[in-house]
Amino acid sequence: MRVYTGDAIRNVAVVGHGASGKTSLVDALAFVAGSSSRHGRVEDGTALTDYTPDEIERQYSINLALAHAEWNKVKINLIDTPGYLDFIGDAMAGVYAADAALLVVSAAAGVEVGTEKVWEFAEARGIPRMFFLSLLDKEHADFEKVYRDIKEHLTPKVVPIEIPVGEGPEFHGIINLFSKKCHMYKKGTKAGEYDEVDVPEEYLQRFETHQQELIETIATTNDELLERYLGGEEISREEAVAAMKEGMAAGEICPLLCGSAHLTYGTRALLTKLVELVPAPTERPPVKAETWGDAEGIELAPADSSPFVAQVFKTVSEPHVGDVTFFRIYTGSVSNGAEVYNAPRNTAEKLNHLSVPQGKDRSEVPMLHAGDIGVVAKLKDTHTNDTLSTQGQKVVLRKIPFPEPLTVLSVRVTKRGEEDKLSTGLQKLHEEDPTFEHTYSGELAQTLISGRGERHLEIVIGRLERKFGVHAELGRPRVAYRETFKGKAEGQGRHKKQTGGRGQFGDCWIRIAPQDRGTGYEFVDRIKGGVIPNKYIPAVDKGIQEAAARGVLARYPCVDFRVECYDGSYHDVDSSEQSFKMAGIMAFRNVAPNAKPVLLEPIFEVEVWTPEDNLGEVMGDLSSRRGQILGSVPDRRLTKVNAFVPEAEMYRYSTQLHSMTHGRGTFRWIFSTYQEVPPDVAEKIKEEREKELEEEKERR
Ligand SMILES: Nc1nc2c(ncn2[C@@H]2O[C@H](COP(=O)(O)OP(=O)(O)OP(=O)(O)O)[C@@H](O)[C@H]2O)c(=O)[nH]1
Ligand SMILES: [Mg+2]
Repeated sequence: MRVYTGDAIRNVAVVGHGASGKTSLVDALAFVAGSSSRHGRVEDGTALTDYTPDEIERQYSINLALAHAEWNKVKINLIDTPGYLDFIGDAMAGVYAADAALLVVSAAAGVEVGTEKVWEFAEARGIPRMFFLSLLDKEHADFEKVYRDIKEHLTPKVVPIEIPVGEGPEFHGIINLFSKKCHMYKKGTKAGEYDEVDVPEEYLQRFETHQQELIETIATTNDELLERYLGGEEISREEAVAAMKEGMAAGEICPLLCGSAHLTYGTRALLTKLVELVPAPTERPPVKAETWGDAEGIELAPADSSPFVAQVFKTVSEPHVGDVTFFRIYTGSVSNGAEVYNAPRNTAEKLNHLSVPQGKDRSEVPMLHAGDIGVVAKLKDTHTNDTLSTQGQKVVLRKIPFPEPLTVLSVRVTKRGEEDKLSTGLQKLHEEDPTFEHTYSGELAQTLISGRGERHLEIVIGRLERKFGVHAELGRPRVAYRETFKGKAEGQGRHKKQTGGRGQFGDCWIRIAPQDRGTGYEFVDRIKGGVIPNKYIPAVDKGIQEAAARGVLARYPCVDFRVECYDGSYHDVDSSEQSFKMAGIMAFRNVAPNAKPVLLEPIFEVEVWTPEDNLGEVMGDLSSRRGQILGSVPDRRLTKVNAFVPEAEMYRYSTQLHSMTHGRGTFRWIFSTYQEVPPDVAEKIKEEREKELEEEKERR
């Protein structure tokens, strides 16, 4: 495999809504460039970058994957990313590792929710953006309509640099607005070959309109060109391209190209434009980092002569290989077998078999230059989002801000004896995919896993079985209910036992009173005259706490109450800490049922973004989940609804929201407070809790 210097590299994240044709496009580009020997297809499971068993089976991308295409002596690293929102973390990682984003938009479907999301990522990351209008050969493809859609809904800065000849089944050519030439494709074209002809007569008017728009857009981003243009001077192709590249780098222009990956039409022009318009890594502004230890800010400009700094943006674990690590070099070059350093983990790592990926294949390279993307296997302790640097210059880069998990489910093994393997497997999967998290909740006696959506978690369960041989199933997470008191009560706890020899004696009187939500538990010692000796009072407190942890109504811990211990008695010989603890337990058990105990449930503050059209349904659904709606306000293209909703009612909300809003809605939720459960619901909770405790007993 050849080695490319920074100026001969382009890193492009191919992003867009699900099924917009990204994977097919990446495959076509690598094939047309001659860097891949077969034109693969997603449907046949042969596309370069959809190679995992999950992806082949489902026919959509789940993981980001890389392919490269060499064009005009430049290596274009194409980062194919998944479009489904459940896997959006990988789209974000792809955007982070790239120097430009190619937003693929279906010519039939237009701007979709996934397009909006990746647009936001790329804009926030500040990388140049270009559009590719895909699937132009598909029924109902409409170039002008989708162009307007992008302009209205994403950015006014979009401008076509080519226009199609024919659309849908009639699509057979592309007019280049820079060269003023038309590429006509023959049926059966294998690798984007074309005949170059003049712009067809019937297209002249459309061509002129678009060409003028293009030149004016370019000229307005460059004062000198604008003057010359207004003075009636001709602007050369080279000048126009150079100005466009500058305009893109400044975020002022987003060129629009078009074609069909299946037919390979438009792929050659796209390759040429990627080389011409995407900045080389060496042309990108320096990235900000911190030196490890003293957190001093530094800037890293890409140069082979600088010490090596790279960021891991993806880890996958492959059967028989182990962890495979994808990294983007920000500065410095690196040789095969070099030793690098992971400062935060204090680990030296050897880059053995340094390689570049082409889909699932990896080709070893002797070295990689600053700006390139590489892959290595079997690092000891390096994970996604880690920075690799050198012992001499320990550096950490800003982390990729992966989106937080939204959906929580419980998971349990279906085969006895696999419990240990479950937690190791989950840990490995988290290291691969930071948008997936897991914890064991001792209180709920459940392992909880969280991710972007249920589809995401289902894939995780599939991987658990395939990679780690763990058979598991998803379920409803339990809710951490609490109990508290609404009234006051008082009474005695007296523990007396006489069983030959030394007996046990403890006696206390307590008062229980409610406290404000969130204040917890308070114990007040009101004993006067030593009726309970000082040394035994903490034991009473301890007994009460022990009993309160086991609850009154449904064995959930009691919170937010105060206990005053105001009277009692003791015995010189028989009293002990243990007997006063027992007295505390008994006092709580006697008194608590009279203090109007109630169940509390966790309430979450939920923010939902929905298209205006679905607002009624979304609000209705929140109400049916016992939600308390606070209001709704327009928020950019969507409407934001704020509500308080009990956690217990949020089960599978992501799926419901997805279907109500056709994938356009998103939400966020954070714990807010505990609130009293309405009586009818409380009855059901108690019944279920009984069953649950019964089952637990049986299992033991
Ligand atoms: N007609 C036509 N269909 C295409 C073309 N490119 C892709 N498709 C089909 O569109 C569907 C989606 O293509 P993919 O390449 O998997 O799309 P993607 O954007 O990678 O999808 P995700 O990975 O789910 O985000 C597949 O059925 C492809 O065969 C094209 O140029 N023309
Ligand atoms: Mg794909």
